[in-house]
Amino acid sequence: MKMGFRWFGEGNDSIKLSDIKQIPGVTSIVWSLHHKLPGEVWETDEIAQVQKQLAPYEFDMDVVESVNIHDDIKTAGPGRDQYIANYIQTIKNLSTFGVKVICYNFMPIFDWTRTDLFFPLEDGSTALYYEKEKILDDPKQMAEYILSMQGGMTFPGWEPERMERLDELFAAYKNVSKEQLWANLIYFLQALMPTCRECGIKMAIHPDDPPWDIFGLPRLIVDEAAIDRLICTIDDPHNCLTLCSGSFSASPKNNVADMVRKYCSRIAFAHIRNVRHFPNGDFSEVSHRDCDGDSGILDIVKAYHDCGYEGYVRPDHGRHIWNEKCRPGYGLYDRALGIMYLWGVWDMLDKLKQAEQVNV
Ligand code: DNO
Repeated sequence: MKMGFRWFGEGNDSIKLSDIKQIPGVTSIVWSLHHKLPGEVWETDEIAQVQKQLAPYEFDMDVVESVNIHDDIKTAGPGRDQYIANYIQTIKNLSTFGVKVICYNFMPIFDWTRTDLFFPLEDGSTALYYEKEKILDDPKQMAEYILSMQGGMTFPGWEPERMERLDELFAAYKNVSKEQLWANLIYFLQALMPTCRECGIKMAIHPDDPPWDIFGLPRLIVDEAAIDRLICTIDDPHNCLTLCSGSFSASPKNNVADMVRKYCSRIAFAHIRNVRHFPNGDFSEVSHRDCDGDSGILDIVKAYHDCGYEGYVRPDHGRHIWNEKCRPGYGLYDRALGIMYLWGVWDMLDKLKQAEQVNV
């Protein structure tokens, strides 16, 4: 696996590239142009600035997360074809810098959704938390809470410009059924595939987080049946997955290790994190250590190893520990601990495999 670390860009992240450089085995910076609104073309001079920032540290910029998708593409609104043309231009521009994977999502209106960004855990740290009861009928209240926590930072998928237009957005999605949303996703991907083939770029969809409908909005990428549908409908090696273990395993029905084994060749990017379930359907994010949660981190890493996974990985959200002031889920310390845990398991599996080969 190739280890990455999500970084929000100079002036937009409290973490320095020089700090990330000291985490063992990180070779990729998972980046984005966070000032761009969905639908805008990413210009080459803007991409070149990021390249220049990463170069002294010899990090690659192979994985972009996220190039967000305009709501007109998701709703088949009037600007759809123009926004798809813009997206295609962005893919072409990214490919000139050697980008190989674009992580994106097709969630209506809201990206990742949590009700508490700093929920206290028993060890004194805090973490992202989802309380089912709170996600019933007041999307505005939730959006206000999330925006109130931004403190000058960007939260991808929670652009204030979009959140200000919630009524308009809900109206635009009003008549978009789950089947129509599927059709719009397929239309979008079909339009992109020729360019992806030409440019050698994989589109890696991120699952819906959490993997169920919220506020009456349909959500698609929630389980194995949805992945089957997506990859069979467009059976192209450039139509790939970002297999986010934390998003899928928020539903106890999903077994992420099984998904890894089944879809390994189509996983371009892996997000690895751990979730603890509560009987009433609430969930909390926890450390990457297997026994701290219910995602089955050891089984997941073993599945990647057994499959000979050579794609990109990143530790996903961490807890907030040691009083670090950071973007929720994206501090330096706990993600660095997560990486060391993942390497510990991976290196041991490598060693066992080598020993097996010697003994044959
Ligand atoms: C949350 C992330 C997601 C992800 C997007 C990809 O922390 O995993 O916001 O970046 O859904 O488009």
